[in-house]
Amino acid sequence: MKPIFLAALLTATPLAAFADQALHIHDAYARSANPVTGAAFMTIENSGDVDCHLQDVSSGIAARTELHTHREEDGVMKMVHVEEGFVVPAGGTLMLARGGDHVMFLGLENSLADGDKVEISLDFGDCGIQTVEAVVDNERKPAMGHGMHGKHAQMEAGMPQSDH
Ligand SMILES: [Cu+2]
Repeated sequence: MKPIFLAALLTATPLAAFADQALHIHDAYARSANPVTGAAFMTIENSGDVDCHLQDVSSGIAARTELHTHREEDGVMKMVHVEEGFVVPAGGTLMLARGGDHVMFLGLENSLADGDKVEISLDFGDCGIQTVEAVVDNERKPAMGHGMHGKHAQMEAGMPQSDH
Protein backbone atom coordinates (compact mmCIF):
# COMPACT_ATOMS: atom_id res chain seq x y z
CA MET A 1 0.00 0.00 0.00
CA LYS A 2 2.64 2.49 1.02
CA PRO A 3 4.94 2.11 -2.03
CA ILE A 4 1.99 2.58 -4.38
CA PHE A 5 0.95 5.78 -2.61
CA LEU A 6 4.47 7.15 -2.89
CA ALA A 7 4.70 6.31 -6.57
CA ALA A 8 1.45 8.15 -7.20
CA LEU A 9 2.79 11.23 -5.46
CA LEU A 10 5.97 11.25 -7.51
CA THR A 11 4.05 10.87 -10.74
CA ALA A 12 1.81 13.78 -9.86
CA THR A 13 4.74 16.14 -9.35
CA PRO A 14 5.13 18.38 -12.38
CA LEU A 15 8.63 18.29 -13.82
CA ALA A 16 8.79 22.05 -14.28
CA ALA A 17 8.51 22.59 -10.53
CA PHE A 18 11.49 20.41 -9.83
CA ALA A 19 14.12 23.14 -9.60
CA ASP A 20 12.16 25.18 -7.08
CA GLN A 21 10.87 22.29 -5.09
CA ALA A 22 13.68 22.30 -2.57
CA LEU A 23 12.71 25.66 -1.11
CA HIS A 24 9.67 26.00 1.12
CA ILE A 25 8.74 29.35 2.58
CA HIS A 26 6.43 29.50 5.58
CA ASP A 27 4.89 32.04 7.86
CA ALA A 28 5.71 35.19 5.90
CA TYR A 29 4.53 38.37 7.56
CA ALA A 30 5.38 42.03 7.47
CA ARG A 31 5.17 44.87 9.90
CA SER A 32 5.81 48.55 10.02
CA ALA A 33 6.14 50.84 13.01
CA ASN A 34 6.06 54.08 11.03
CA PRO A 35 4.92 55.37 7.63
CA VAL A 36 8.40 55.28 6.09
CA THR A 37 9.95 51.87 6.73
CA GLY A 38 8.86 48.29 7.28
CA ALA A 39 10.26 44.79 7.52
CA ALA A 40 9.25 41.26 6.57
CA PHE A 41 9.99 37.94 8.23
CA MET A 42 9.63 34.31 7.21
CA THR A 43 11.05 30.83 7.52
CA ILE A 44 12.83 29.40 4.46
CA GLU A 45 13.49 25.66 4.37
CA ASN A 46 15.82 24.00 1.91
CA SER A 47 15.02 20.33 1.58
CA GLY A 48 17.37 19.92 -1.37
CA ASP A 49 20.97 18.75 -1.40
CA VAL A 50 22.56 21.98 -2.62
CA ASP A 51 22.90 25.25 -0.73
CA CYS A 52 20.65 28.03 -1.98
CA HIS A 53 21.88 31.59 -1.86
CA LEU A 54 19.29 34.28 -1.22
CA GLN A 55 21.03 37.08 -3.05
CA ASP A 56 18.39 39.72 -3.64
CA VAL A 57 14.87 40.78 -2.75
CA SER A 58 12.39 43.11 -4.39
CA SER A 59 8.87 44.40 -3.86
CA GLY A 60 6.62 46.99 -5.42
CA ILE A 61 5.84 48.77 -2.17
CA ALA A 62 8.97 50.73 -1.36
CA ALA A 63 11.73 52.74 -2.98
CA ARG A 64 14.22 50.12 -1.82
CA THR A 65 13.86 46.54 -0.59
CA GLU A 66 17.00 45.12 1.01
CA LEU A 67 18.34 42.18 2.96
CA HIS A 68 19.31 43.30 6.43
CA THR A 69 20.62 41.90 9.66
CA HIS A 70 21.49 43.12 13.11
CA ARG A 71 25.13 43.06 14.09
CA GLU A 72 26.95 44.11 17.17
CA GLU A 73 29.61 46.69 16.46
CA ASP A 74 31.62 48.21 19.29
CA GLY A 75 29.12 46.87 21.77
CA VAL A 76 26.16 48.48 20.02
CA MET A 77 23.61 46.53 18.00
CA LYS A 78 23.23 47.98 14.54
CA MET A 79 21.03 47.22 11.59
CA VAL A 80 23.09 46.65 8.47
CA HIS A 81 22.41 46.04 4.79
CA VAL A 82 23.82 42.62 3.82
CA GLU A 83 24.67 42.99 0.15
CA GLU A 84 26.00 39.46 -0.23
CA GLY A 85 22.71 38.03 1.05
CA PHE A 86 22.16 34.84 3.05
CA VAL A 87 22.72 31.15 2.43
CA VAL A 88 19.98 28.63 3.04
CA PRO A 89 22.08 25.51 3.61
CA ALA A 90 21.13 22.20 1.99
CA GLY A 91 18.83 20.43 4.40
CA GLY A 92 18.73 23.54 6.58
CA THR A 93 16.58 26.51 7.43
CA LEU A 94 17.03 30.26 7.23
CA MET A 95 14.93 32.20 9.70
CA LEU A 96 14.18 35.81 8.91
CA ALA A 97 13.06 36.99 12.32
CA ARG A 98 12.73 39.99 14.57
CA GLY A 99 16.09 41.07 15.92
CA GLY A 100 17.98 39.07 13.27
CA ASP A 101 18.06 38.72 9.50
CA HIS A 102 15.14 40.40 7.76
CA VAL A 103 13.76 41.91 4.59
CA MET A 104 13.73 45.70 4.88
CA PHE A 105 11.45 48.18 3.10
CA LEU A 106 12.88 51.67 2.86
CA GLY A 107 10.72 54.49 1.56
CA LEU A 108 7.26 52.95 1.71
CA GLU A 109 4.85 54.23 -0.90
CA ASN A 110 1.91 53.66 1.45
CA SER A 111 1.88 52.87 5.14
CA LEU A 112 1.28 49.19 5.92
CA ALA A 113 -2.02 48.40 7.62
CA ASP A 114 -2.92 45.12 9.31
CA GLY A 115 -4.22 42.64 6.77
CA ASP A 116 -2.50 44.28 3.79
CA LYS A 117 -0.72 41.81 1.57
CA VAL A 118 2.81 42.47 0.39
CA GLU A 119 4.28 40.56 -2.51
CA ILE A 120 7.98 39.93 -2.13
CA SER A 121 10.21 38.39 -4.77
CA LEU A 122 13.22 36.48 -3.47
CA ASP A 123 16.09 35.75 -5.83
CA PHE A 124 17.87 32.53 -4.95
CA GLY A 125 20.20 32.55 -7.96
CA ASP A 126 20.60 29.01 -9.31
CA CYS A 127 17.78 27.87 -7.02
CA GLY A 128 15.35 30.18 -8.80
CA ILE A 129 13.11 33.08 -7.87
CA GLN A 130 10.34 32.63 -5.32
CA THR A 131 7.47 34.99 -4.76
CA VAL A 132 5.80 35.10 -1.36
CA GLU A 133 2.83 37.01 -0.05
CA ALA A 134 3.47 38.44 3.39
CA VAL A 135 0.46 39.56 5.41
CA VAL A 136 0.89 42.70 7.46
CA ASP A 137 0.55 42.07 11.18
CA ASN A 138 1.73 45.10 13.10
CA GLU A 139 0.65 43.67 16.45
CA ARG A 140 2.61 40.45 16.20
CA LYS A 141 5.11 39.97 18.99
CA PRO A 142 8.62 38.66 18.37
CA ALA A 143 9.08 34.92 18.71
CA MET A 144 10.86 33.62 21.78
CA GLY A 145 14.60 33.80 21.36
CA HIS A 146 14.39 36.61 18.85
CA GLY A 147 12.99 39.06 21.31
CA MET A 148 13.73 42.70 21.27
CA HIS A 149 15.58 43.92 24.27
CA GLY A 150 15.77 47.24 25.96
CA LYS A 151 18.47 48.65 23.76
CA HIS A 152 16.69 47.80 20.56
CA ALA A 153 14.96 51.14 20.30
CA GLN A 154 18.36 52.81 20.10
CA MET A 155 19.69 50.43 17.48
CA GLU A 156 18.68 52.34 14.43
CA ALA A 157 19.67 55.90 14.94
CA GLY A 158 18.38 56.94 11.55
CA MET A 159 15.09 55.11 11.84
CA PRO A 160 12.00 56.94 13.04
CA GLN A 161 10.84 53.84 14.94
CA SER A 162 11.81 50.20 14.92
CA ASP A 163 10.06 47.70 12.66
CA HIS A 164 12.07 44.78 13.89
CU1 LIG B 1 16.39 46.56 8.50
